[in-house]
Amino acid sequence: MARKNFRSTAVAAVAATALFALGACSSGSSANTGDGAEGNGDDLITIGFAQVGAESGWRTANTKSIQDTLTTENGFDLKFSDAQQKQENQIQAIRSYIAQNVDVIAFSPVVESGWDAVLQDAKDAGIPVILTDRAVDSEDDSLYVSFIGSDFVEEGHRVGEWVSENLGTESINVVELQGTTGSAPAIDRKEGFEDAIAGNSNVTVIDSQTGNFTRAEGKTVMEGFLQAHDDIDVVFAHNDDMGLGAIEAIEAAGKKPGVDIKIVTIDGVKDGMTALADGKFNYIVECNPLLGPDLAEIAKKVVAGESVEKRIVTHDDAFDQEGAKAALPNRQY
Ligand code: GZL
Ligand code: ZN
Repeated sequence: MARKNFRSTAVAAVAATALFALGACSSGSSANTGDGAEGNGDDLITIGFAQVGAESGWRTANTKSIQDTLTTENGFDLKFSDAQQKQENQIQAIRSYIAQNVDVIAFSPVVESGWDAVLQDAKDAGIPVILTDRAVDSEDDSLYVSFIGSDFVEEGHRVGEWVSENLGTESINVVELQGTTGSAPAIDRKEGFEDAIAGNSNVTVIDSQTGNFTRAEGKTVMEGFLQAHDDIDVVFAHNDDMGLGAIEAIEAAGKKPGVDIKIVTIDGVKDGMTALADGKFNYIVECNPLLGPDLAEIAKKVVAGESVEKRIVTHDDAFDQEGAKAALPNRQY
């Protein structure tokens, strides 16, 4: 899935933003005070956020960042929904925000496809939409004003490079615990990992299956891998939580995670960094969930009719076992 270069559509984004801003003012209640906030007396920006669910430690940290930042003190009236990882629930939540005529809608699309109709409805209603965390595969990128989140292809690529350089000096068999089927992180992390190991014939992915980003499903899939293969050297889990489930399955099989079977993951949440510091994981590429501040800044700019960057890439660090021991005391999530 080629990612469009958003730079080339910056002009369109500015025009779209200006249209949205005008739309928001005209279609919102006539009491709009012109400074972009609903004139509902307390001058708050009403924002509807449709969250994926509460499937992982990463999601919990992401939700906390959004709820801690989009407060009334910070100028927001936040309406928040949890879709339990179901697209139809997210679409329903977005439709309810449109019906409530909020000033801005933001969401993290649980999967890449199937959003054009509801995003067109938001555009027709003059309500700007901001994507956080995950992307949509809509051809028409005027359907959202900005996308804030990590580069998942790069994350997968960094894990693959580390595996190739540090473990791929001899022939190794890798099993892959994929994220939610059809989600941008699952598609892109797989692509980046495969790209990075492509040049090293020592590294072979012998099995790959979705664990849906949850610890429980990661454990179940890993149990299946252990029954199907007696020569697994490395687990590549698309997130810490599935890696933590794999630890349970590996230990139940009488093997030492991080030693007999190496584990490399993406996220960098506290439980994952603790497993890494304890030697049960071997490498983590971070995926920063603290998107609240960027979302607040972009939402205020959009409502005020200012132009915003079409794509904001969140910075991610990476940690080995020594790095995790040093970083753990100061981790925010
Ligand atoms: C990545 C995010 C993914 C995390 C998982 O930005 O969408 O979803 O990697 C989470 O932990 O469930
Ligand atoms: Zn590459």
